[in-house]
Amino acid sequence: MKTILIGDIHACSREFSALLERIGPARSDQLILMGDLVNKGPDPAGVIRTVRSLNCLCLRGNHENDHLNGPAGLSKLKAESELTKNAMPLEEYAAYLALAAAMPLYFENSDLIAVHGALDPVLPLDQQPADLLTGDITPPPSWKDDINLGRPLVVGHKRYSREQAEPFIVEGRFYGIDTGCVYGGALTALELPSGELWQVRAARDYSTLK
Ligand SMILES: [Mn+2]
Repeated sequence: MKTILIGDIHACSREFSALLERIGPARSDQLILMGDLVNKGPDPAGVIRTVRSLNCLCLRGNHENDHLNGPAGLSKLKAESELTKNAMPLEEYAAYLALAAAMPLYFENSDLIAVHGALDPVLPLDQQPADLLTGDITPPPSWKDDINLGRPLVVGHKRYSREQAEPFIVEGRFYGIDTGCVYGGALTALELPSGELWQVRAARDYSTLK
């Protein structure tokens, strides 16, 4: 079975749809979104509509957590979460919250492990701190340097390459596929075990929109 993983979408619906069209995933492919579906970008409702039409799994990112923590009164929403909430039809936002609440913190199969943020290489997956997996806390930059979990680890959340649109890959071990679409980079998809990559360049740097 093929697994296709897509980096941080951040409400970039045009690039997301273009990437899906380019990949043309089969029903039998396992499609995984790396989390941070919304915030910062132009069209959160469009992204959520597309996600709801797909047979896919999405990992929970720190931006999902921000939306989930806000309504429960645990914390105030970040400014970008407020903007997203106000930009979405109520029903679509409620559907997003329901999706986010059901999102797993990690995914694994015999070919790979995937998390939105990071992990502690010495701990078993089911004993990882949740806020490390979601990217709510940041480990030291060296966390990934010698990582070798015996199968590829795929992460999103931040750019590890010098170049904005370039994934950071240590073949067979580490795949950082957040290539900053919302910052004018690209949206990246990775297929494992083949290692095939697809990219759609961002139409613009959306982070300057306010
Ligand atoms: Mn993130």
